Amino acid sequence: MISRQFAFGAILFSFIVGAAGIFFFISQRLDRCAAPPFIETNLLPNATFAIPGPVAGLPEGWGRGAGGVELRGPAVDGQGFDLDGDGRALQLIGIANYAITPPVRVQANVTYCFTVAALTDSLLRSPTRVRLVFEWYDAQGSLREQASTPWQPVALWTPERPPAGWAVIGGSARAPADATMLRVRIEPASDDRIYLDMPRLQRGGHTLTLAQPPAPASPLLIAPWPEGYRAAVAFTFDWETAMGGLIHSRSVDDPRADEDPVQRGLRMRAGVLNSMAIFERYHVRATYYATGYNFLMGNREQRRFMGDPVFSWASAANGWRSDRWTTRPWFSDDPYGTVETHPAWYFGDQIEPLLAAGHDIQSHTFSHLYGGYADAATWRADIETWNMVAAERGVGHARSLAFPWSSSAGMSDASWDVIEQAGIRSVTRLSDYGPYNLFPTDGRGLIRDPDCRWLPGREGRLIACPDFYLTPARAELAIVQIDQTVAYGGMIDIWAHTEEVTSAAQQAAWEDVVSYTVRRGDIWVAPLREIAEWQIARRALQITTLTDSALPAGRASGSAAQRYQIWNQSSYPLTGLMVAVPSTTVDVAINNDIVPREHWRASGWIRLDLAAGQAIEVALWPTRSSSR
Ligand SMILES: [Ca+2]
Ligand SMILES: [Zn+2]
Repeated sequence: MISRQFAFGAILFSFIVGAAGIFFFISQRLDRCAAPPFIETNLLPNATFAIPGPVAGLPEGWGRGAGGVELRGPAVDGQGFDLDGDGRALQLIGIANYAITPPVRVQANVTYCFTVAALTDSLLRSPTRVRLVFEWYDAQGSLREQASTPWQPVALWTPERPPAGWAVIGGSARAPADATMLRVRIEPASDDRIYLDMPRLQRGGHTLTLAQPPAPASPLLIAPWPEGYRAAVAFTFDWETAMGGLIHSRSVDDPRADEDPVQRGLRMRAGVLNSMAIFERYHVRATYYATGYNFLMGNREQRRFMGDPVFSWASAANGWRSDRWTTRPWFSDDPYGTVETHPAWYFGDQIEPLLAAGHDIQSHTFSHLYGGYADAATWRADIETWNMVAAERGVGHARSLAFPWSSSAGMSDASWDVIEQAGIRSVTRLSDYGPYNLFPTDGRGLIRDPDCRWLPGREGRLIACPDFYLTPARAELAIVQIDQTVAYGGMIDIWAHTEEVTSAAQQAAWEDVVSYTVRRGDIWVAPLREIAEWQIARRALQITTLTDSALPAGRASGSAAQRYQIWNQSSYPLTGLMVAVPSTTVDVAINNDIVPREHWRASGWIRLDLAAGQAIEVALWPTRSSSR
């Protein structure tokens, strides 16, 4: 016979075990940012996108960077995807775009997590990536802090191979002390179309990736540009033979589409000489972005390039003047002549003079393809072929790229992978259209934040630089853009096609802008590649405060030195790196050698040359008064 107490104890025991089990189950779910059963923990309003907002296609409370973020799905337009069966998902398109959640009230010092399911049906069949940015706002509605997750893979859907499920994108972050409101941004790493569904925001999520705030400020102030320059300007050209965008002309994005490609090719050639003459007068080194046929001395041997492709995307529907290229091989108009018989088609004879004058030759692609329509395999073949013909004329592998037709819109993550893996580190001539535009302009067409920036998803590896198209009508505006670039401490690429530097008005415009820039004296004028690589190296600088005080006490003050290690982690030299010396400093040493005061006292800066990979130690002795 079982005693009553024992039976009661057993029931109580199993109840406690059960309750503990349920508690454990719930807390595990919360740690993974998942919903426990029977309790609604999702703090996100309009998480099912059911309530329409004032902007057509955008759910109430949700925000976006530009068009391209809108509701799709079987219940919305009969197209797209949906995960939870309500027929709706939020579409996100554009590397410069983002979707952002409605604001959610939060408590300071509490950890919150966000998850969202993501799927791409990329037209180029490329998987892609997104990241989350937690934005914390204070009671006044000001943005206090941002924290970003790493980039996370998005599941790829193709008709032949639909994925088993959507990818779950997640992250957590702790609310700062003054935070009262949170919004979470979802940012893409490419222009592949993404669908987002079942967003959740709740407390907890301790097992998810912790979003990181931006790196803390450096303990030493380092100037953004070398040798005390306040900004950087690159003068660059799109330079192509008739085989570039001339024979393959589009009716959009090309004001001269109706002109004879051979005449245009001859002007492209003449513009090289005219622009070189201007640059020689001002000792400027420029960048010429060349297509593949620029490197040929001719093609009597009838070489075939890139597998003699037909680009079916070059259709009238996509902006070409006819459907000619949808069936005809892209290089089939090659006259198979030489620079003498067909000077509009081959510019091989112009390479050596450009190099001898110190100019940089970089890639405008081999084939003048449309970046957003070409798939990754075409991109790979194009870059490899460019590098091959460039090497035949003594030009190194491409490290910088100017998109033909500014055609970066539509670039897949896989195409960007190819560009990065090929060793290209800077890109320009990027799309200026809403969801793809990394460099927004004001009402006059001036770039608002004129400086290079990391390509989203490739931070530290691939840098995108803003450009300004120079025409005679815009020459005065170019001066304003340059002045604003100096005020911003940034960079601008001033560009045109060499074909344009043949009219008297355009030559005068270039002469005016180049002479103004050089005469200012406070602008670093260099090839775009060098400016971009400087920025890559400069931003990767690692500065650490050294704590062990092995150095003897300062000569003048007797106080201890403040010691720092400055390490150039990049594979580029940093020549003329300027480090600010605080005004209270009495002595400076570099690698234990005292620097004469006349080298830094007047300017307040010390100048360093750091080779790729080099680290040096800087010691600063503060005055007695400042050390107290
Ligand atoms: Ca849904
Ligand atoms: Zn072009």
